[in-house]
Parts: sequence; C-alpha cells; structure tokens
Amino acid sequence: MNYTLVMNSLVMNNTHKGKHYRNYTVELEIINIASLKTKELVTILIDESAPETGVVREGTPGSPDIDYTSDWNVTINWEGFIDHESGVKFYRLGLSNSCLNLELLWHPNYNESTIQYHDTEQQSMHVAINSGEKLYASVIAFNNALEPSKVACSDGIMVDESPPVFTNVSILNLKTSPSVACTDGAFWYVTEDLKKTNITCNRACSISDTLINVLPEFVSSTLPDEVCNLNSLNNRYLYLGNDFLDISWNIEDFESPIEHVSIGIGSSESSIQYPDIVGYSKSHYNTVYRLRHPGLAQNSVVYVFIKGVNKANRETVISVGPVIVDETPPLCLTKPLVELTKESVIVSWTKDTFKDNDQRGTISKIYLRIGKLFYTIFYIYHTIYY
Ligand SMILES: [Ca+2]
Ligand SMILES: [Ca+2]
Ligand SMILES: [Ca+2]
Repeated sequence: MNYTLVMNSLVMNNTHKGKHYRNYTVELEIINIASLKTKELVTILIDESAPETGVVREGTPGSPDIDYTSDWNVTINWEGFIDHESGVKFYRLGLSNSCLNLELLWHPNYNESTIQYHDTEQQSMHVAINSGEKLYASVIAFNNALEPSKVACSDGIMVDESPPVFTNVSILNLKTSPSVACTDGAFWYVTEDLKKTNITCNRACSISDTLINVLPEFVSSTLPDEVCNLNSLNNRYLYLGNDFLDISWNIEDFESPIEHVSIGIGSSESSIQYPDIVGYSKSHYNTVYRLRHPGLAQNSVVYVFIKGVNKANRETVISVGPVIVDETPPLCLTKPLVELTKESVIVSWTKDTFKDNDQRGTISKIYLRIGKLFYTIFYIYHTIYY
C-alpha cells in the first residue's frame, strides 16, 4: 500500500504549527479486525537550505595548491562544504578546461567528452588528467534533501612533461681552441670564446655534443681555412684565466614558469647530481650568476653545472667542462733564436720554448714585436690546431 504525504497540506489547511529545519514524525497505526495494532514511525527532516560552498584545490589535502605538475594523475581536494540541517550526502566533481556552471554539474552531460564527472562521499579524489590544456576542478555538494550547493572552482592545474630549455650559455673569459662540433646532423664552428656559427662539412655527424646546443650563435663571414678539419669540441679543455665565475644564460619553458636556476661545481662530470666542489646554489636572478674566488684553481679540472627547474619540477642540467682554471701565465723556457738575413729578421722557437704548467695542449697564440728603442706593433702568431 502506498501513502503519499503532501508536505504543504498543513500549510494549505492553515493548521501548520511546525518550523523549517525540524524533524516531523509521522505515526502510522494499523488495526486489524481482531483489534491487533501495529505502529510504524516515519521521521522526515525538512531542509530548505542548500549546503554552503567550500573551496577546491589541486594537490593532496593539507598541502598547498599546485598549479603545474609533470604527473598525469593528480589529487583534487575540497573543504568547507557544510549543511547544518541535513548534512552533505555526496560531492560531484567536474573537470574541464574552464569552470563549470551549476547546471552542467547538477545535470551532467555525460556525452560531453571534454568534461570528466565524478561523484564521491570523500573530500578528495585522485583523477587522471587527459588534456594538455589547463584544467579546472569544479565541485558541488548535495545535502540529504538532494539540494546542490553553489559551484566552487579551483584556480586550475596544467601538466608539463617537458623540461626548460637553455640558450646563450656564456661564461665570461672562458676560452678554448677553435673547434668543430656537430649535433642533430648540423656542423658548427666554435670560436675560442665559445660562440658558434653554422658550417657545412662533407661528412656524417657522428658525435653529438650537448654543450653545442646552448652556446650563443653568431653570423660569421670569415671562417678559418679547412674549418671542418679542426679538432672536435667534444671533451675539449676549456680555460678560465681567473678564479671568478661570471655565468649568463637564457632559459625558457613554453608550458610552465621557471621555478629556479642553480649553479654547482664538481670535479667530474659524474658529480652532476651532487656537485662535490660547490653544491647547487640558487641564482637570485634567473639569467646570471657570479661567484668570486671559489678556490677553483686548486682543482686540476672542474665542471660547471647549470640546473634549471620549472614549476612542474622538471629539470634540465647543462654541464660546461672540463674547465681548467689557469691563473699562471705561460713560461718561456729557452730564448728564441734571432737571425738576420739580407732582407729579413727571422725569429724561431720550438714547441718546447713556451710551456704552461696548467694548460693541456699547445700554447695557442704567441705575440711578438721587434725593437730596441722603438718597437714595432705586436704580431700575432697562431699555432696550428690540426
Ligand atoms: Ca541545509
Ligand atoms: Ca591550482
Ligand atoms: Ca615544459
């Protein structure tokens, strides 16, 4: 047997003495022909007010809101949805590339592929993100009378799987021998102050040099003869004439902002995770870093690591090295020989005449001038690198 209780019938009859938000108890008494009775009580709570709205955040409950992540699975949490009368029965979460309105949450359109709907009694939910766009979490709470609250929407979250990209990495006064490098099938001429310009070499590019990608590029009209035969930049010694690191760079990330850039110095390339000479320290400005007298000359070889981390916690580390900090000038061990002929002055020396205790390889440039009271200008003699 069904009995429908019309809730406004007492009001219509003007016999209504109750208040909103109170329990109403309906007593049913059934008597059979033998005068046996059964009583049933039905309690109905009237709740005319919707739940109060709370706040929604990305991240685990109790931790700060996150806006960027490299993980396609993320926890959404919410709090503050309260219903004093009937309590919250369940929550509905909608994930979309914009905040959803109440109608779209109250009456979900499950055919809409750009919206994910989830119903839960919990105050957090682990969800899989299926979009590379910024996503917003919208939540409503239903009370036990199935009235929905207003919508609370998060400030959004974005998945960024790609690390930041460095360009124009430069260390003041860092020198090397002019070299050739190749990466991704392209050849580059690298000057002694570590700038690169694109060249064409008639061979396959077999070694890939990661440093070459981040060096500053310039356009050159003049190139050395037989530029393709220069030694490879790969693992070539780089020289710094003083114990002062002045590093500059550019860093970019298309999807998420840069969190910080840190510099570390290690004695080997394998110390890239935990540099053993100077541990990673943050650069205050995200494009320059200066370190005076870190005592690098005591080490035979150092590697400078530049680490960039984005807001999604993805990192790129650039290794610059091997660097030799050479604070001592070259030595002249034997006197150069000077001969006079009819037309010329011939100055000669051997490869053992000049020596540098710190530098590996030959002396790269020798300057000479002639005179007694009056001197000529300096002439530059370049040693041959190939
Ligand atoms: Ca209520
Ligand atoms: Ca957020
Ligand atoms: Ca990225």
